[in-house]
Order: sequence, then structure tokens, then C-alpha cells
Amino acid sequence: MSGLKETLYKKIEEHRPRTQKLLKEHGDVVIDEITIGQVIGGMRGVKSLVTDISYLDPNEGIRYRGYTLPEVFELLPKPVGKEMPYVEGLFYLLLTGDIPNESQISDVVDEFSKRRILPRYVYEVIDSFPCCSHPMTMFSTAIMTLQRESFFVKKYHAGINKKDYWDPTYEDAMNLIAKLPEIASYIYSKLYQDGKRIQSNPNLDIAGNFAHMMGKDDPYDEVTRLNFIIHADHESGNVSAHTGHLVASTLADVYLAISSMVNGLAGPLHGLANQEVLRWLQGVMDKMGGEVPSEDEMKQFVWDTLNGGHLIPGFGHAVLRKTDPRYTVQREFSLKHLADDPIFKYVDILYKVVPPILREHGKAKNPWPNLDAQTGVLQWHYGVREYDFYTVLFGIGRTIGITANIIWDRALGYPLERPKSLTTDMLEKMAQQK
Ligand code: NMX
Ligand code: MLT
Repeated sequence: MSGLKETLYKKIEEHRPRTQKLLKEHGDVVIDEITIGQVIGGMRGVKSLVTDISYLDPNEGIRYRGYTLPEVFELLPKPVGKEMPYVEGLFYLLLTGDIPNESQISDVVDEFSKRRILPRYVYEVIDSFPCCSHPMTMFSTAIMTLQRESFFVKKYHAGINKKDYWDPTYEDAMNLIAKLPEIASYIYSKLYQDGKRIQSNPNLDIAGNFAHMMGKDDPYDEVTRLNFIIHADHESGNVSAHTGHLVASTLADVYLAISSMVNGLAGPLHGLANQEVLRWLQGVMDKMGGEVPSEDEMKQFVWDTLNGGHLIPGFGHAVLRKTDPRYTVQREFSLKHLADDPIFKYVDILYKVVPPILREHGKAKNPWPNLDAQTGVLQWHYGVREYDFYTVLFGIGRTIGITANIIWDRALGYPLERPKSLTTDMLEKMAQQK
């Protein structure tokens, strides 16, 4: 058993009695009330999920296993000479709650490297897509195609005991994460580089290897570490996390659950917003003939968009009520490495002008930027200008968090998810009775 799996096993054994006790002795403790507004309004704020892997405070932002993002970036070990930590270290932290040491990380790097080879049929499926297919569609399909490899399915059919479900789920998760950089970079080369590929380098960490296969020089590897780490998890209620959990709750394997999760991420209100930010900015750039607009000119573009009945992509959030710390981390990296890039200047002006406008507009509950407002700046600067591809990067990062959640879901025996629906008649009667 690998060091990570052994540690995880111990943590699971320690944790199980806590969940069992809560269920057995305190199962009927009331934790929330639900209003008609919440039922019709997308269940905002309804406390109905449990995860120990991350928690989102509306004003502070995300914590991974209790650590803020700046703490995660400070505490996790980094490859020699690099400023961004190993993504493998984050996976270790999310799974176990422990900050790993160098040797524990090196084991995980080796584990992923050993599992990175992609079966031939996955390349063939990607090759068979018609032109102009969206990279997220190809990404999701490639993941689902791998489902025939599921170790969980084999063990399930062999009659594995329920309490051991987490074990083959862990194996599936490791195998899938290890293969994602190859899948994503192959899709990139197929769509945008006439199929010209760079072979993977087994001596690199997962983010370094992805940057290498994308054919991008340093510090694109640093941008990749940063990207995968900040996208990994955002507690359990967001659409991608919730979808992954929901599908996995049927005992569908990791491949089916993550492919579904990727489909949820592919909507413009969720992960696709990072592509939409660049598409919107492209429109502004075209109108400006490439010149950086003044604040007044940018305000006019923002108002024109709102008055046309459109959203400002990259701004607003269902939970956050402050600037997203994932935006701030990327902004700080941009200020350090690419402050003079015109694309950064565009986004910097947006940071100044959009929040007051959204306040004046009076609809959005949170006028501040979310992570998607800044992601494309880094990609664009380092030469990944095909913005349709940006959500695939979100998908790789998010897989790290959601697979960790699914492994724990299995370990703690969380059941099939099945909330209750009501009819409009019923809601009207309840409203009258009040
Ligand atoms: N631009 C214009 N209008 C907005 C924006 C925005 N950026 N954000 C919210 N609103 C509107 C929203 O459409 C709604 O209008 P209506 O009453 O006409 O339906 C109203 O403000 C109230 O919405 P909220 O309660 O503030 O936001 P909600 O929780 O429903 O949705 C988002 C959250 C993130 C979907 C929303 O802010 C949005 O559409 N933002 C732009 C897209 C985006 O950046 N999505 C990425 C989010 C992060 N991620 O990666 O998932
Ligand atoms: C996410 O990272 O999933 C987004 O910020 C959306 C959310 O948390 O609702």
C-alpha cells in the first residue's frame, strides 16, 4: 500500500465513528429552515451537504482542510527553485488533512507518473470528433471513454464489502488524475496545433509535465500549479462538486461522476465563465483596435453589456460577498510577472470599474470579481490564447478536489442523494397558511 493510501486508511478508520455517532445519536437535530424563496431560487444557502475537505466563508473565501489559500501556498512543499507548490501535495492535503513532507510528495509524484499512460482507444475517440467540437465536450467524453478501466466496477461485480468501496475508488481516482494532463494536452494539440505533440516526461511533476506537453516555457509550469491548486475545490454546493457527488452517490464510478462534473462545469454561469471573460474582452479589444481603453470607455462597454441584457462574466458569486481570494492570488502573480501586459491592464481596469457599476445596476448581490475574471490573463500572456480551452484547465484542477470528496463519500458510506420536490400548488397552500 502506498504511503498516501495507508495514511488515508488510518484517517478513515478514525473518522467513521464520528459520522456514525452523529447519525445514531443526533440524527434529528434541526440545523436549518428552508423558505419558498430558497426552493424556487436554486437552493441558495440551504445547508444540505457535508464535506470536511473545504469550506467557503462568504467574506473570507475558501479554506482547504482549514487552511486559507495563502497558507496553502506557503505551507505546501515546492519543487526546487519554484515559487508554486506541488499539485500532488495539495491532493495529499485534501485527502488526509495533513501537510505532506518532501518524501511523501515524491511518492505521490511517482504514483501519478506510473499511471499516466493513456490507452490507445482514448486518442482514437478524441481523433474521431468533428471539427469545431468544444474542448470541454471532448474532455468529458475522453474521461467517460476510460470508464471501461474502472477498478471499482470490477471489484463491485466481484462482490467487495461496502466498507471497502473507498479503496478501488481511490485507485480509479489516482489513475484518472494521472491521465488528465495527457488527455487535455492531446485535445489542445489536436484542436489548435495540427496534432503536433510533445511526449510526456515521466520525471516531471503533474503540472510540470502538463506545461511541458503544452510546449510552453517556464514559468508556465508555475501558472499550471497555481491554476490546478486554486480550482481544486469550493466546498460541495457548487454545480461541478455537487454533480460529481450526486452521480457518485448512485455508486457510479469515478469516470462517470467526473465526466458529469465536467459537463456541469461547461456552462457559462459556472466554469465556462473563464472563456467568456476573454471572449468579452476580445470584443472590447476589437472595438478599441487593440488600444487599452480609458476607465470611461471601459465603463461604457460594461454598461452597454448590462443594458443589452447580458451578464458581466467573471463577476458575482452565489456565496462569496468579497473579491474571490482565488482572483487575488492570480492578480498578485500577474502584478509580479506581467503587470505591463495589455490584457492585464484591461482586467485591471475592469476590477476598478465593474463593482461600482454592478452596485448601481442594483441586481447582483456580489459585485466583486470571481476567479474566472483573472484566469485567462495568465493563459493569454503565456501563449495559450485559444480561450475555449480555459475551462479544461478548471476541469483538471476540480477533478483533484472532487475525486478526494468521492473517495471520502464512499469511505463514510454516504447514501444515494435524493431530496424531495413539491408542486407549485403545495407552495401556494403553504404561503396562504402563513
Ligand atoms: N452581471 C450581470 N448581472 C449579474 C451578475 C453579473 N456578473 N451577477 C449576478 N447578476 C444578476 C443575476 O443574473 C440576477 O439577475 P435576475 O434577478 O435578473 O435573475 C441577479 O443579479 C441576482 O443574482 P445573484 O443572486 O447575485 O447571483 P446568483 O447567485 O444567482 O448567480 C452567478 C451567481 C455567479 C451565476 C452570477 O453572479 C453570474 O452570472 N456571474 C457571471 C458569470 C460568472 O462569472 N460565473 C462564474 C462563477 C464562478 N464559477 O467559476 O463558477
Ligand atoms: C466554484 O469554484 O465552484 C465557483 O466559484 C462556483 C461556486 O462556488 O458556487
